[in-house]
Amino acid sequence: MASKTTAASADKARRSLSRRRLLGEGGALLGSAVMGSIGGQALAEQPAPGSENLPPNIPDWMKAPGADMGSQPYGTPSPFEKNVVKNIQANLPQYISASGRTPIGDLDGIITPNGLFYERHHGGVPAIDPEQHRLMLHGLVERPTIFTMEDIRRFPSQSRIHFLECSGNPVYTKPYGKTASDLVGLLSCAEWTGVSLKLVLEEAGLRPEAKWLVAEGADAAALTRSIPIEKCLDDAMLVYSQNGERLRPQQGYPLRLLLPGFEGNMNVKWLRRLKAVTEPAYSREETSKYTDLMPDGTAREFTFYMEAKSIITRPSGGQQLRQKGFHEITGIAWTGHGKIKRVDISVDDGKSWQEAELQEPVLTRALTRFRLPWHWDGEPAVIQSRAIDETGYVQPTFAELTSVRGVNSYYHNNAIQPWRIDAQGQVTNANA
Ligand SMILES: Nc1nc2c(c(=O)[nH]1)N[C@H]1C(S)=C(S)[C@@H](COP(=O)(O)O)O[C@H]1N2
Ligand SMILES: [Mo]
Repeated sequence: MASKTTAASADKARRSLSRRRLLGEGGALLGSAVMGSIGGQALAEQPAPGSENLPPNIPDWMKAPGADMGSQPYGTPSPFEKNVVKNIQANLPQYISASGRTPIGDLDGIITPNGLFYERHHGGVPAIDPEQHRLMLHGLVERPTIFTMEDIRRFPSQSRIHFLECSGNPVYTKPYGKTASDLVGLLSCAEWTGVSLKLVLEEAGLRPEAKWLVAEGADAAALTRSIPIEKCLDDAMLVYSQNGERLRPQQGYPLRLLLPGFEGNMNVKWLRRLKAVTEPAYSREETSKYTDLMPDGTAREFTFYMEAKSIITRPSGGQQLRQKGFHEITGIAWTGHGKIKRVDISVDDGKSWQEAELQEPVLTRALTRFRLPWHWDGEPAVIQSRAIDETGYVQPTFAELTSVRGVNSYYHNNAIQPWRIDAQGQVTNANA
């Protein structure tokens, strides 16, 4: 009880500290400093020629009723947002083994819209009729069972917000990406709805000798991964919905395994089979792939949890600061190990760091949005963010990471990402 009170008051103190800082440091942030540098047009000014839709005129779109409801039974973004799409790298063959990245530099908040959720496929996207889809649970269980989707949906459900990240995000070697999406766009976050895997395993009578579940997808790759039983009996889920609607085909419709915080590859899509066993399968995806070659020549296998990571999404590579003065620095942080505790931001090439404001709610194994008010003086600058999670783990610099990991690794790069801003306000990858 006493420790609870202490934690609560410490939390309150920290929050009021950051509030003070926002009001203090920004000073007149809410007054003339922001307005002064953001600009806006004084009311007295007349609209320029050719701007008939600007005040004080009545714009065209107020002069007649808008589009008919029935014209779009499933909503799509405004046509003016047509550039906010998945980042599909044209230089890669994008059929059998494909990936499309979330445009994280263009998004706000922590939830990825379903149409922009990243995709990574090893055998294309199968078209599965949910009526014909089955999940087979067998091996070390008392009651081996084949479930229909209707059976799965009859179990008590749960909804939780979690990120998903591919461990090939980003690679260690040049050429490095230009934008936040090029670098870390194999990352998304959604509210997932489904069934607790633990519940299903208990219902089937999981035997105590079972130490792993081997999960298999119903795609042409028959993607197969071995999941330690502890995770299966913790927060693993069989999910059928994503942000309120059924999973998109690209995300594993009609059923996927969700292992919150584990590397993306283990979250088997189009899930058709779970086998309870004593030893891992040592499948292709956990031997030849998704392992890291260490400097001493050994391979690091079974990296389950994604380590703490963060990236500034605005301003970020490919964007431009058009004016000096007030700019909000914002980005996302996440950790497979639980909650983000703190995010630090440096605007002076790593010489000093200040604590960013975290947007509530800060959720377990979910993206956390951070912000820092900043006054850009128009001089070249290098900005970067550093995440610290609730275990105390601190996101490393690229040099710190490679001093341990070497440069033969392909996966699990969670290094700090610095952005360079030049005198024209152009933002580029400071590592490139
Ligand atoms: N059956 C199956 N499951 C799969 C894959 C696949 O190709 N087939 N790709 C894996 C990889 S490498 C990742 S990163 C995530 C990608 O999930 P998403 O496409 O929903 O973003 O799914 C994993 N599960
Ligand atoms: Mo992946």
